[in-house]
Amino acid sequence: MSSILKKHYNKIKMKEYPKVLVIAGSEPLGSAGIQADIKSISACGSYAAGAITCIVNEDTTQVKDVFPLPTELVIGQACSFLDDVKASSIKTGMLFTEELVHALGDTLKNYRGIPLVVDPVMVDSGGTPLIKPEAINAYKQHLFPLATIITPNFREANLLLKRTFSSESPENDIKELCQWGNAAIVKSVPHPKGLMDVFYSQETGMRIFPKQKIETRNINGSGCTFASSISAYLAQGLSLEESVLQAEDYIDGAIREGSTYKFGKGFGPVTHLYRWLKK
Ligand code: PXL
Repeated sequence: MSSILKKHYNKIKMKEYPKVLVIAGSEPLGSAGIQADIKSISACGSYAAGAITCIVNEDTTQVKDVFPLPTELVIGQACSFLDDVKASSIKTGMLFTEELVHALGDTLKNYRGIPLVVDPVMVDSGGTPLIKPEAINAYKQHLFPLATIITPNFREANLLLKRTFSSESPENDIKELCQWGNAAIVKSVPHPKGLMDVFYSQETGMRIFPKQKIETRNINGSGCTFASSISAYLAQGLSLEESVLQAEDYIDGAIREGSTYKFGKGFGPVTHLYRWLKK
């Protein structure tokens, strides 16, 4: 850098973006995965960076192929951002292999001060597996102990607990999902009047967010979008509770708006950028 430029930079106070590093899979429809993450984080006002873990080929009806990228490349991409630019928060999505879950845990141990949202992606909206079964335990061993919050959906919570998450008395189950020192939110738990999200953190205890069920198939990537929204607000310095509240409000609007669109023959997207649409 020239000395004139250096003097210029020294004189003015440069701003900092709230920056989220996403580590997740690529999904070609723009509904889920890193494409959804980037839109959600941008819509919620933070800067989105992305390290890609795998490339998924799918349409709105089925997952056709998953090609994982070399673990070394994924970790390399993440460290390039973390070491040079620095992240205000980190969000993980589809990691797919046990090897990557383990390696990422080993890496993120070195970045402990940064809020970490772990979305343990295991099944898609239609119930298709998006993880190698042996990676489930690796999450418990290597990533949950580093997480600020984990965001399993109902099916993923059942896989983690090895039983059905109780909608009648969820306190024991949600606490069990916080046993690694993390907070947790279990999304879309069915109960007689509709759906609810169940949140627990040491600071706030349990909170239930009841949801009116919106009749739509356009929920592909809603989990990615919600977890990313939490990470965007954490990057801005909001408390965990406030970040979750803001993300609940954001995803509700995104699903509502998304339900009014036609998109393929199967599961379509939520409208990530609904707050920016011209009415
Ligand atoms: O919504 C879960 C999900 C996450 N990540 C990727 C995906 C999907 C679902 O299709 O493709 C890359």
